[in-house]
Amino acid sequence: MSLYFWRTFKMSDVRKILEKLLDAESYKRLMAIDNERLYAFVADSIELCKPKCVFVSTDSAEDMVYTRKMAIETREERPLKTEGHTYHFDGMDDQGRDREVTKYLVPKNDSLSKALNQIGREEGLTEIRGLLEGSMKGRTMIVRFMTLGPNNSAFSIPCVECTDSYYVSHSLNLLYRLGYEEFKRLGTKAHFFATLHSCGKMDERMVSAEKDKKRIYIDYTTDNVYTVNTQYGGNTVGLKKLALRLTIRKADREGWLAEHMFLMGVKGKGGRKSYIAGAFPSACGKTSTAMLPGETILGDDIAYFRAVNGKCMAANAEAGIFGIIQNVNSKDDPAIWEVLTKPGEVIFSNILVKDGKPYWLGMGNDTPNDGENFSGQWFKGKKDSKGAEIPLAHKNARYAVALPALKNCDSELENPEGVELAAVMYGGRDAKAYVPCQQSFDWEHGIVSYGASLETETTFAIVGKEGVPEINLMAIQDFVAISLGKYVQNNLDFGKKLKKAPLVFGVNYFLRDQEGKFVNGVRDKHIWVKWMELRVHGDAKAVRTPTGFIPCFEDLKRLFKDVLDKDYSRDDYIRQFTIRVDENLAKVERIEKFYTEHVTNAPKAVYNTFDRTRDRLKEAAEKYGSSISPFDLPAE
Ligand code: GTP
Ligand code: SPV
Ligand code: MN
Repeated sequence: MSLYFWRTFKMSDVRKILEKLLDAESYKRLMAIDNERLYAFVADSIELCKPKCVFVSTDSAEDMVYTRKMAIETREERPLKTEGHTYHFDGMDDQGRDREVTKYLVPKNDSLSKALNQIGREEGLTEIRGLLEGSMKGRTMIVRFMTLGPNNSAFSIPCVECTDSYYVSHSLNLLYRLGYEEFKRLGTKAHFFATLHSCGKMDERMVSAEKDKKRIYIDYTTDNVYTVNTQYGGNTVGLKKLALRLTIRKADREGWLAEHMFLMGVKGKGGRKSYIAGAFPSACGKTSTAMLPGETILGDDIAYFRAVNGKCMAANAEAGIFGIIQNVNSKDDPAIWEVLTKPGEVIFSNILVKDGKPYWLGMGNDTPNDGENFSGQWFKGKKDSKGAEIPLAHKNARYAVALPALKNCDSELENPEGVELAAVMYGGRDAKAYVPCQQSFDWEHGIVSYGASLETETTFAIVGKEGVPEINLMAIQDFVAISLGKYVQNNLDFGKKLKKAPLVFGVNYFLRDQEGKFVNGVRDKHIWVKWMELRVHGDAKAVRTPTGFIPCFEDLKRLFKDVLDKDYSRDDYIRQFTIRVDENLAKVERIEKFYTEHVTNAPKAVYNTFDRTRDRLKEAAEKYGSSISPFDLPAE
């Protein structure tokens, strides 16, 4: 029998390889899963990477403990003073997702948007397989079985990862659902995603040493990911953004949506709770929104939506948080602060360590002037090779925790049906145009004007220059492994399958005034979310503007008082919610240009929506001038 994976395999050869290279226990564990494509993947990984030995992990508590123990024994992680806490460092040039070296392998007869990084499939396979050749010599290859989405659910996707990093394996324990039993149950029916990862050569600090040979390639024709010479979670934990790229293709084939979105429960009067999802580019506000005090968090990064009996049902692809630690402090983020300061299982990455204690930027405490960080021994004023001062911790330093460790974890995390979604929001780093919060006129207007028109600035979560303006369609552009036009169309079509589509909101936490100051504080997002909850239930009026419905002043005044105990003035409202006509017109122009240049087959609705927005803006400007005070417009 032969089997297709990156090439054709003869099954008798595959079995021979496995028998020869696996010890009896690992062989037994693997063979308990009846799936030949899986055997081919594992055998190929072993032959290619040549590990010293192989550990096939099950879902047992013993195996979980073993992975954690080995992460410490191999010194990829080290313990902190607080019980259960460990820390890990990535290399100086490996502190975020690396766009430049992350590429789709595109076969000759296929094409992807020019906006996406890509390489010919044959050429790319040769290159990355060459880099993986013998990469695990002297190390153990760990085979992990996990699932995306709740188990025993239409949302569930089995995944396997072969890695030589116990840190990666430990991260899987915290961030995803265990899937060995699921693979056994599914057997031949397990249509899985497979990731092969190697840290490559490591230096004495147990950090990937060959940064010039870092490559992350996605073979969407066979649902395989290859990643080498990197350790940063976003580049190595295959179930994160790497699987998301494959999931988007699967969702496209099957008629559902996979999104770069958080999911949260927002409380309202009479004990009611509404589920809201939100898409923001990396480091633009997902976790900080989902973690708002007093509300519940169901997910902070990747959500799946399915239309079931006319309802939009949503589930978290993940079961833990790989969150940005910068600015996490006891006042603004009490729930996560508690988990990060009490005993329990946490992996800190790229923080500062002194005397067994973790420190990070913006933690609100006094921080030491020396210690160990991602640059090695660190002291205040230390410079990097380019002469720039090295901060005490990296801006993209993160923590990994399992969601159930949080007091505010939503009760429906494992619900195989998902939760019914009431609203979605889109937001990016838009300094000039969009108001802090607005609601679309309908699904199509919202998807096009807030989602498909999302503008932002690059952040520290991605290797490279910060603050560069760019378009990041639906906050997910890098991960869209199908044509961008089709992706927008799928979102538009999805709304049509629903009896009542979720309300669509556009938020902008990063609007600035003339002096360049943010017009909002970090806690203000709570007000927007509470206003959305009122809108979902028809409990608040709104003001119609050319770009959408905005909150009425009286509602904001009351919400600011009730939720944040802040006095909200007419001046605040004018500063935040004045419609900047010229900035909004310029925005439409930029986005339209992007679509004409980069998005073939964009839905007609996109251009129609741009036209209508322009008309509304121009008409309003004739009546009210180019700066429209929200007090000039009527509530409805
Ligand atoms: P990924 O995990 O990379 O997908 O990011 P995320 O979207 O979950 O981002 P997160 O919520 O962790 O926020 C990222 C950064 O934005 C942090 O450094 C926050 O301090 C900052 N931030 C969050 N909310 C606000 C806000 O309302 N205003 C400003 N100015 N900064 C904010
Ligand atoms: C992001 O960059 O969007 C993240 C972190 O959520 S990771 O994808 O893991 O790099
Ligand atoms: Mn993310």
